[in-house]
Amino acid sequence: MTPTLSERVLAGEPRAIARAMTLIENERPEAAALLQRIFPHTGRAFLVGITGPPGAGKSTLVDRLAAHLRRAGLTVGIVAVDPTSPYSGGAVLGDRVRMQAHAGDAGVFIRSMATRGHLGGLARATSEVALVLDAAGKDVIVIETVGVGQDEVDIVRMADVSVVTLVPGTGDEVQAIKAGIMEIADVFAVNKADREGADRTVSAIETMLSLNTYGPGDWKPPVVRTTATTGSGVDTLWAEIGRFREHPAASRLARRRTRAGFRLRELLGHRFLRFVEHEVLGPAELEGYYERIAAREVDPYTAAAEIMALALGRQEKGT
Ligand SMILES: Nc1nc2c(ncn2[C@@H]2O[C@H](COP(=O)(O)OP(=O)(O)OP(=O)(O)O)[C@@H](O)[C@H]2O)c(=O)[nH]1
Ligand SMILES: [Mg+2]
Repeated sequence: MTPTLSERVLAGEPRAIARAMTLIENERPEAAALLQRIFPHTGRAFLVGITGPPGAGKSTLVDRLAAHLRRAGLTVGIVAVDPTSPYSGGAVLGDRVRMQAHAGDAGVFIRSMATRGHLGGLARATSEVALVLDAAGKDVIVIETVGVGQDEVDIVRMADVSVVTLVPGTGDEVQAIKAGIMEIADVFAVNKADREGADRTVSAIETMLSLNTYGPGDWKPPVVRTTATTGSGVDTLWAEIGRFREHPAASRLARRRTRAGFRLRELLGHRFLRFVEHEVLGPAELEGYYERIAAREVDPYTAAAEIMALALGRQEKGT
């Protein structure tokens, strides 16, 4: 008998992994069934989230980190959440080019994901793609996102460790604080440390951290200098990630519960909306609600209550 797609994913077959990811990205019904089958085999991988401003050197850093992990005998999955439109293809190609050092290495699987066009939300699609890599036996999964949108920040926040990458001298520190990515950092990487001003950036972060009070059992995010282009500091970065992994404050269980909660709520919300759109109201009826709300004929609260009542009635009649 030919093995099923889930069996091939569990065996770590690259073509099956890619196929499974495409099913997820396209929201195919088979994707849900596949995820159900592989889920019991997940939870082993260590998830590293890397975020930071555009062009901070995240992909270069991830590439170096992957090489470092491979030398340590670990297998790696990389998910690059691409900030640009899927139509330009620019950054997708860019990531491929930069990471092609791993081409032909079966121990590294790289996937670029477009940020647009995910019906069920980018965070959910990304977490499902990470599940596939986990099921396929990758030891470490690195997820790279640009720290610009809530979705991107959420993705990284839910990883087992969140690395925030900043660069010297562009006022990025301040921008990052605004974008709300400073508080999600478990480890800071000041990349492009070969450039002038790295020391100032490091002290700016340390000053900001010193405004918090850390108790004896708390984790204080370390600040690591890296030069991704040469690989300098990457070993220290991984060592600090490892230290975080062992730290009691970094409870993986707590992270996993947050992740599980996020997943379930996203899925429920998404399923309920689909149910409303497909089973309760037709597209024209839903559009009708939009029109009436816009025209102030009905308020959104009343509309939502009406739709909820319809959905509940529908549920009792059905099944
Ligand atoms: N001088 C210097 N340049 C670097 C360093 N790391 C990366 N770069 C360069 O910075 C540019 C952007 O690097 P990427 O790795 O694409 O940055 P990124 O953060 O992944 O970019 P986006 O995904 O587009 O946000 C490239 O030209 C890299 O060669 C570094 O440590 N020092
Ligand atoms: Mg990148």
